[in-house]
Amino acid sequence: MCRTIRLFVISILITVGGCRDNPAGAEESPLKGILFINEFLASNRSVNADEQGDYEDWIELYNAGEIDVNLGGMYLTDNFTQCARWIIPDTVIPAGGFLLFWADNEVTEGPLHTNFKLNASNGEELGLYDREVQGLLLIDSISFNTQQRDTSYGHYPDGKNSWQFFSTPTPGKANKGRRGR
Ligand SMILES: [Ca+2]
Ligand SMILES: [Ca+2]
Ligand SMILES: [Ca+2]
Repeated sequence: MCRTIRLFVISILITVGGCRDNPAGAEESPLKGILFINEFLASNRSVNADEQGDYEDWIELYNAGEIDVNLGGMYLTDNFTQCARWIIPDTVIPAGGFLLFWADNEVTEGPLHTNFKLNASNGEELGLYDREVQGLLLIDSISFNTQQRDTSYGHYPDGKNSWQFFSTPTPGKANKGRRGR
């Protein structure tokens, strides 16, 4: 019995993979409210192509702060139980600016290509976590349901609480207010 419990605890620790927090937790990074998962597109057929000419899923981050932020060492994930799934390389998001990451599971294509894709059929989750030395604290997250082709989902206005669908996605730019789905 004791051994069973011990194995159970070990398997939980392995599953969590060092996360000290999850979206339901209390601890938050000081960057929460400054950096945002601002928009994403989980079914990209014809909106925008990556450097290889492929129409891939993408995630847009937004820096609402007044200073540039180096994202190097922070993490993006599509699974809240694996907060350290993909480490962001040294790359700066300017104050008031946006940065686009390709969620194509093709990391050899460049530093802004993650090791996961987004699931448009069943929905999924997205998390942005702070550096390991900061305790892997949550910066921002979103859980989403089924997504429509070429329709993005994001904040409007940028970084504010409300989420909506955008029939005209705005990768790397401010979200446009026109509602559509
Ligand atoms: Ca690609
Ligand atoms: Ca995924
Ligand atoms: Ca945008």
